[in-house]
Amino acid sequence: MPWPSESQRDTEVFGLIDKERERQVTGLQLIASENFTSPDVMEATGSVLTNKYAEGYPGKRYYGGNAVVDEIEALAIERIKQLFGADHANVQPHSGASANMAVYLGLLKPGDTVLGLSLDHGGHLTHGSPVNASGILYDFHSFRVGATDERLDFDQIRELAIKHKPKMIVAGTTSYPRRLEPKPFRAIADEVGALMMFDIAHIAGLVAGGAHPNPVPYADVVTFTTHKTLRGPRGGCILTTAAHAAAIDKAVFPGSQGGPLEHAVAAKAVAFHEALQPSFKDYAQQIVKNAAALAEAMSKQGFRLVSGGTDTHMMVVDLQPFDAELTGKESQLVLDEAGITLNKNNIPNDPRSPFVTSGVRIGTPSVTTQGMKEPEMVLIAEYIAQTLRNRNNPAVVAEVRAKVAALCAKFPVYSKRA
Ligand code: DSN
Repeated sequence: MPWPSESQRDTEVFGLIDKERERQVTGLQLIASENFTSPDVMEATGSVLTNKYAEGYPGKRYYGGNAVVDEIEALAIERIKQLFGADHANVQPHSGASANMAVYLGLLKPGDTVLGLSLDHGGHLTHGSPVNASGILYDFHSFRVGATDERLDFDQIRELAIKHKPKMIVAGTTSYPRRLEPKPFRAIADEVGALMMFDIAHIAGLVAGGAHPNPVPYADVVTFTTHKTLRGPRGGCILTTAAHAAAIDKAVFPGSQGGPLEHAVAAKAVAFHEALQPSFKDYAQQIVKNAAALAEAMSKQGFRLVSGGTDTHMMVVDLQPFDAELTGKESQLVLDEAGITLNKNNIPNDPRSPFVTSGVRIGTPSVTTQGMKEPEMVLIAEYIAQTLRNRNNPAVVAEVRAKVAALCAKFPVYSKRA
């Protein structure tokens, strides 16, 4: 039987996709974990590879017809190993969370002790949150950022490591604006005999582009998502030393996943190719320069930056000095009205709940892909401040919406239908 005829096409969903495309390209996308993939990455994601089952790994599949898929997955593996200088790569994790859970499955036993950054201080759900399988199955203990400088405190991490003797230390963050130095983590892991896992989901593109230290030479395992600063399709990836390669591969398949998403693997291969181009270095550097410019402009508008600023692609903004009544939740909602998309975020030791928050998180990967530079960052800070100051004045919010659309029109991300 053929598929439904043209007249029976699902215009409802395709209409909504067009609407979402319009939202993305006419507004400012400032969610630190998002990006605009290239049309080539999207083409691979929507390719015939979505039709194929390929349980196993290149050369060792359970089903026939995988000669081409093997070549594609092998390319993805070789490219990402080259990009990060890794011994071994597994490109099959469906997401960052799947990648992290596979690492725990492969290298830990249920109940083993692990150390990670607390979620409300910039860590991730899969770094031991009590509501996540990581926190349910393993005995996680959390470190927190310093009370005054809001930065990682290696004395505190070392003390906790000596006290709890973890089997693994998880370094990595989702809302921490500063560089993550791998050496001090390695030194502490060595001192207490722990494995070191580095979750670089947010900063993978910065590492690939030389704008952040590469943890691969120091860590036993490095995990990341491919869709944030790395600008690939949604998905995850694990890099390991040769010593842990077999355990990790087994933990991904058959340990925790079935058929790999080979259309996503192909799109990862395309993204890794793009990240290997010299121009990606410029892109990564510009993301960081834009974040620094935006942070400075936000400060000038009266906001406080957690830790005083940023060294990466993101900042966490404390709204309290700007307006003590203003919450992250309300900011996110009104900024959405103005076409400025970001997310509410707890600040360290936030008096408000994660559903309300006293802060917002802002990232520059998407606007940098569009070609925006430092002067546009000053405008963005102005538009954010103007919207928040006039949050009860719909006419001003509408004015900002128009200015945002005009700015985005000058930086068209997809010149043709991707
Ligand atoms: N949702 C991602 C982020 O926004 O940082 C983490 O998984």
